[in-house]
Amino acid sequence: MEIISSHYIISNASYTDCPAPDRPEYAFFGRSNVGKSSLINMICNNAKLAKTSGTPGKTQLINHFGVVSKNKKSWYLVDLPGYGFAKVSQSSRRRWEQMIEGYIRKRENLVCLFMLIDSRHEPQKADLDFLYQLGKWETPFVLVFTKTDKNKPAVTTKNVEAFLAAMTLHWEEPPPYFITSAMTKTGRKPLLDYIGSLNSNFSRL
Ligand SMILES: Nc1nc2c(ncn2[C@@H]2O[C@H](COP(=O)(O)OP(=O)(O)OP(=O)(O)O)[C@@H](O)[C@H]2O)c(=O)[nH]1
Ligand SMILES: [Mg+2]
Repeated sequence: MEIISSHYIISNASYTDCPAPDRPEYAFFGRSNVGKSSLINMICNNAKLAKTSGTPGKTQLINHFGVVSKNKKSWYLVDLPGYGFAKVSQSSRRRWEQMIEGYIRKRENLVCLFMLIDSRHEPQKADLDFLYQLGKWETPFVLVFTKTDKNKPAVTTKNVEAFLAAMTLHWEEPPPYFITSAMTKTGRKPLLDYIGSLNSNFSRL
């Protein structure tokens, strides 16, 4: 699949204010600083689309981007605020939880959640805990390992295998996963083709 245009639409604190759920939607989620906004920009070939930052906690709201692919299909990409950002008060953490849970569980056109995992690290409890939660909510998700340009290939392989092995505690089968780098654009085509295949299924519903 090829993208012909992408643009920012709106940012909201609640799923109830999000754009009409009239097309397939894909949300990018994961730890703060894992590279969600950068990956959205990489996929769209548009460095200025989503705001990125070296300081964790940059993305604070549910951000919708409208994308049109070459076959004239329109879909949404969503950039979500991440977790694991230490410097937050109890009340803002609670607000964040409500925003994320409401969006993930109630957004009716959300086809798949892309769970980003930093490929530089061994399995992190915060990531595994959130995936467990997604399982309980029956949310469809795939894994996206990020920042692989920062590793030797053997380190990426080791960390990916360790993550999939850690998931066997709660899952019988590993989910689909993608190996990516926003820097080198590794994984762009497989991700786009996956979204393309889900887009076709959506229109047949
Ligand atoms: N080397 C390298 N750096 C990356 C990659 N992806 C993101 N980064 C860097 O990691 C930092 C965080 O990236 P963001 O895309 O803002 O991360 P985020 O997950 O959106 O973070 P929050 O909005 O704070 O939750 C930035 O300094 C990016 O330049 C990558 O694939 N390779
Ligand atoms: Mg961000």
